[in-house]
Amino acid sequence: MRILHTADVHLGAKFLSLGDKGQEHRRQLLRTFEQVASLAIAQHSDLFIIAGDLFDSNNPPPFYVQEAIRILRKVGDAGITTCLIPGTHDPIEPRSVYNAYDFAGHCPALRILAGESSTLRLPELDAVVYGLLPPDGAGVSPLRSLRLEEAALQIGIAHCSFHIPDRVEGDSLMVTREEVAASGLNYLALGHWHSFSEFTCGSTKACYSGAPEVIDLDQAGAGKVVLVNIERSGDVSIQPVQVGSRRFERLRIPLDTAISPAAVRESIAALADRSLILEVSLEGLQALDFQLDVEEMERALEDEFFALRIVDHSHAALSEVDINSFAPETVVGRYVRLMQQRIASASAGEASEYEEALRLGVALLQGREVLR
Ligand SMILES: [Mn+2]
Repeated sequence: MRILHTADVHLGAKFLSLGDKGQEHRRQLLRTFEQVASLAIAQHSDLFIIAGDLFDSNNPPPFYVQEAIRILRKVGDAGITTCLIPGTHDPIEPRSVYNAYDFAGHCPALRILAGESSTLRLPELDAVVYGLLPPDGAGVSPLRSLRLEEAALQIGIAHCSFHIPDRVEGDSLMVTREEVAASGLNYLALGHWHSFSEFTCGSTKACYSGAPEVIDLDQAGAGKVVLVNIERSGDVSIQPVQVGSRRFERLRIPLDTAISPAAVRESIAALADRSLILEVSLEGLQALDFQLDVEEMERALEDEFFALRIVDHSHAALSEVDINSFAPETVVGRYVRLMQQRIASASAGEASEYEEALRLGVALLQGREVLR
């Protein structure tokens, strides 16, 4: 049995943080989703799984819903059943997108696995598919609702976090490795995390396909779907396939006291790629004479990337300041001493403002007037 598993498409997302490029990326999500559907058709998949968050909200722009319906209909016309579960962004509720539009009427081969109809039997494949939604929303594992039926192949779909001790904080929607191992499922198609990852739990394979296109600007593993093959014996093999046209990366640049704005520019420019959404984080301690106009540098380099954001998390290198190198009778010397006293007694929020004032002030004053 062949499955194409995707999730977290987030059609209609606005991407306000991408500024002018937001609209472009929003349209790209739709193009990528259509490519994913075409891949399911080309692979002769028996089943197309969408593990939640097909839409970014329950009130997406009508154009995106109509396009999703057109694409899902195309999959159905190719003889492929689509199993979709609602996610955290598009949950079943009175004003749900799945109630507002006639999905069933337009896409006869689509099954929205929720509520009374959360189980799909596929006798010709000797398989059963379960949409695993927690009975009362938050606080209950989605696997609690699982009641296995008689079939050779058992497939679950859930939209939740996977518990990884010491790595994943408690989430109101969470499955544990032990629960998955005891589930009796052959394959658990997961959504909610936007990066691809797989877990083997006993004889169950659980997998996040991740989002097919970058959604959040903090998840570098997005951009994939998963081709799943389940043998008659129940053995599962998976193959992640890159479908996303853009990727996200974060570049951390520690500003030791020697690095110059030109060197910062060079390390950013070295990653130039028109499909890359790059977030640059300037970190650590910066020299007092370090002068970088972050917005200007963004403007100068933005055409080299799909989107570029430079965030300055650095601090003035106060520990590097040798107070004795600034003579106390100079303006700059007086200034450094005054600001250091203020920083020492300031709250954390105020301290960073004083640090900035110290850095700028020293740059302006250095080598100029003498007091006496
Ligand atoms: Mn999501």
